[in-house]
Amino acid sequence: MRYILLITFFLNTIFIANAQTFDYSSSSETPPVLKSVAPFPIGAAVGIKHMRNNPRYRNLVKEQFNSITAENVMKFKAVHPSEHVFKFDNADEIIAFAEENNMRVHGHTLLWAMSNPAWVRSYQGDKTAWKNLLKTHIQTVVKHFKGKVRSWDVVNEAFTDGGGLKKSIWLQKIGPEYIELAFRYAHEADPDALLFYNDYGQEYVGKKMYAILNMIKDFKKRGVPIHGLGMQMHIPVRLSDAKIQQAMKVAAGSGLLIHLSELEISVKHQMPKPFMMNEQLSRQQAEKYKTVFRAYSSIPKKQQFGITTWNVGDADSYRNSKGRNHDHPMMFDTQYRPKPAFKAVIDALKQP
Ligand code: 9MR
Repeated sequence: MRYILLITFFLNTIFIANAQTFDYSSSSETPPVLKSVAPFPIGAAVGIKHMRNNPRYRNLVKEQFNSITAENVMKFKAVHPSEHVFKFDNADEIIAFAEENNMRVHGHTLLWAMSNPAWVRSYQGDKTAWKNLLKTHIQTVVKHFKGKVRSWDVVNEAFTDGGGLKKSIWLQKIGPEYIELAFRYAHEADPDALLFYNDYGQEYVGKKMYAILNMIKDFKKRGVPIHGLGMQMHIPVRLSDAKIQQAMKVAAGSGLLIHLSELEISVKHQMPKPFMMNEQLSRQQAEKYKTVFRAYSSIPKKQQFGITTWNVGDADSYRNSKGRNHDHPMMFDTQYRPKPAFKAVIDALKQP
């Protein structure tokens, strides 16, 4: 087994080094620019360390994208580390970069149970105190970024795959109303901001997606401010084209802005082990990227908020953050060279 793993590692490494990029330098074509070809914004989730320390990463973001989401530095834990302390320096750095380069900033995220800081987890108080805590957090953050961040993932990942509400301290202390309160507080703090609900797994068009759509319907009926639906799209290459197309259509049926907010296409997820990268998978991934961009292009123009990939190159994808996972989910390789997926997306965007 050990030998098989070693050989797999070796072959994967060779594949990454040699076969995976689309080599524009050997053709007469100059590399196209995603943001110039796309009729809607093209975003990247960016990590603050890569932005600071890796000029190649920063230049690629500048060159190819016109929208930015902070991968981590706007989360609750990052901006509100203790009850009376707000810390915006890292996030402000991202904003300054975006302003310099004429890019949109999409805010991620005002409320996500997975990014609660320790002080929130041990906070003591009655329901009113918890509502105040939520209000203070949301309104301080939204007001700080007012005019700079014009859209927010207000609540992230609140639903289970079965369509219920996930257990969280917010649900426990405030009740199901916490979601609509979050939207109301955000709207009060910046009435011009576009407010999104953001979640993963909707591309399977199952109970989770319908629960989200029911919530949206209910919000619209009762005047709770909501403007957009974020479909994260952390998808495996094996997901069928038909599902992707169906998911876009059903999402668009909500009438809201649709943001493919965290796109990446894993070639490894759900594959038999030991996993080995190969050209066929690389081609399949390119085709899948094409399908996603084509399906998105088919929803009404006025609902196209944009497509954001979750990070930039294969090496910095969160899927590879825990050691040597060797997934290859992005449009750029570990050296930030365009892969066949990049070329496929350009082709998809150029199609009428
Ligand atoms: O990519 C992010 C990773 O660096 C963080 O450690 C993690 C926890 O904060 O969040 C990751 O981003 C998640 C995003 O915020 C919400 N959807 C799922 C993303 C991947 O886990």
